[in-house]
Amino acid sequence: MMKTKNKWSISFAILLLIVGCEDKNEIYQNEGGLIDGIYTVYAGNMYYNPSTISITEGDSIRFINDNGFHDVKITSGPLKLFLNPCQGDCTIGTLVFDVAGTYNYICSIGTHAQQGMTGTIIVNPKKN
Ligand SMILES: [Cu+2]
Repeated sequence: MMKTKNKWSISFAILLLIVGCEDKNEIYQNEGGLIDGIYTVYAGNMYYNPSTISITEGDSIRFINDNGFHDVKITSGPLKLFLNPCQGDCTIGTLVFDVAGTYNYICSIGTHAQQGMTGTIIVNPKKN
């Protein structure tokens, strides 16, 4: 009885140690909304969320569509990038930002941009 209890205590301690290490790593990765090395911006009924995002040179942004028919078109910035639209619950696509600067983008479908579907991506230079 006592032996089994000790075994459980040791197992639990090891588990805590593993979970503790993973936790630290995860907190670091979640800084600034970064998960698995990719930021996520959601698109939907006349919004991008977050509409302004600050990232670092080399980071990626994945655009997830919640509903409707939307695209992503960079209208000003160091690179003119574009993602084709998709309909409904879908992934519009992922953009990689290798050049620092401020990028403004819109949804170019119909009058969506005029209705508020605009966003800004601030790409900060990598610190060495
Ligand atoms: Cu749209």
